[in-house]
Amino acid sequence: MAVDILIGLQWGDEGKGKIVDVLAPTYDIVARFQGGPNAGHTLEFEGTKHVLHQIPSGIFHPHIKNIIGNGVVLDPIVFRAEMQKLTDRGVDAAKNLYISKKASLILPSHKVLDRVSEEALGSGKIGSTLKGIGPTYQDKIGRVGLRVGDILADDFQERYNRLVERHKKTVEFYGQQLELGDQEQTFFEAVAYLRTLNLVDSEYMINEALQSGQRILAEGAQGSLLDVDFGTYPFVTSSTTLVAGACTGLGVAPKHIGEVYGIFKAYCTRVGSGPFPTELLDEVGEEIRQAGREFGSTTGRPRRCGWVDLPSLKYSIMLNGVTQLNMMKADVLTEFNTISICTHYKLPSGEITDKVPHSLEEGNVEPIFTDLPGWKVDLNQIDSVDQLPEAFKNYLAFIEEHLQVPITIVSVGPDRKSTLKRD
Ligand code: 2SA
Ligand code: MG
Repeated sequence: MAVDILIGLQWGDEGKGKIVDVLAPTYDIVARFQGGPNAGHTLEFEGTKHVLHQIPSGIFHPHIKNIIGNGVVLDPIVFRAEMQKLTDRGVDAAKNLYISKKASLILPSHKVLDRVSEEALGSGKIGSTLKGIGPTYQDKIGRVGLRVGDILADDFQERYNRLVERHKKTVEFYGQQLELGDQEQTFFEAVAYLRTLNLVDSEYMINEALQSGQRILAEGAQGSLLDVDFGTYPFVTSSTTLVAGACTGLGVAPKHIGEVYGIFKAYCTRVGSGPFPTELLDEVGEEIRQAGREFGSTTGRPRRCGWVDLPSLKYSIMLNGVTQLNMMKADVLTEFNTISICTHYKLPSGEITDKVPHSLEEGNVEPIFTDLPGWKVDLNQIDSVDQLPEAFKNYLAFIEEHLQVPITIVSVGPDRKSTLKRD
């Protein structure tokens, strides 16, 4: 048996949560392997919308075990609030949720560090979600961080104090004071709650499940273009958002990787700073934002919108070994007479390429577009692939031809039911 992986191919918010929810019934385990409360995975069914941040998107299926893997950075305060929301909706999440003892802990002081670091960068800021992601991964790699398993040790409080002492000095370095107010008390209450849950050595759990023939789905967060190595550095998140991150973030050997689902939107969005070659700064961009309700599900920030970018999708497909593509939010483009697709970049030397150069900054690449006619039919009203309008089928065929990977799912609305499978 293999671990199948679901990855965002753009800058996040591709609609991963929805596809995990759709695919989940055929899996025994759904696992998150990186990121943390910076993620916002939206699921809609039976007329209700649910946003998950740290809890895997398989949680609404009672037969599925959900694992928060070692590669995740976990904020106990946000986590507790998320669990409470699920309880309020009648979901008994504690029963089928397992948390790696090796997952990193986000402390209240990490969030302060995230803020002061962003403030110090001024106009060059990353546009982080301010959830403490960067500083927590820094501590992990710097080998001073705290992990979930540490909350079981007698000296947890002392170790916490030592780390906060370090953070205090860093905050002072930025010319500010570390004020945590009632956040520390809330943190320790949330930690006490965390102690009551299933804290496990998830690498054993996953590998034993594999051996016994269970099916596992790894759920990526953020997107490939936000990867710390291959994304638009430094405007990236601090984790490996690619398939490789699932190996280190769950303890799965590469030979166990199976199907790789690459999720992308029929257009493209980005939140936060950084290059975005196909960005539309005009009313077309605004129209996409309104039609697609493109506002951050974690921070509420308006997302930047643009046309689909094939060179960057090709890059993400290559880095992840994508075996199937899923196109999301196709219904959003209904109103447009013309749909543009970026097929190549023009470099300052005049060279035309479909490769992603070292820098995607403005001035380094000029997107080259092909225009296709729009379909002007509300795709949300369609419930089988045969009924799809010709113009939309042409759009799919054009993209498949360039990317050389089949688009097996087309999503035409937020609800579970608005999902068309193509074989
Ligand atoms: P961070 O907080 O250190 O990970 O931020 C670094 C960059 O990564 C971007 N980032 C994201 N981009 C899109 N979606 C994300 N999740 C939320 C959502 C975002 C939101 O689902 O909507 O609600 O604003 C996400 N998480 C991180 C971030 O914008 C920075 O560019
Ligand atoms: Mg999101």
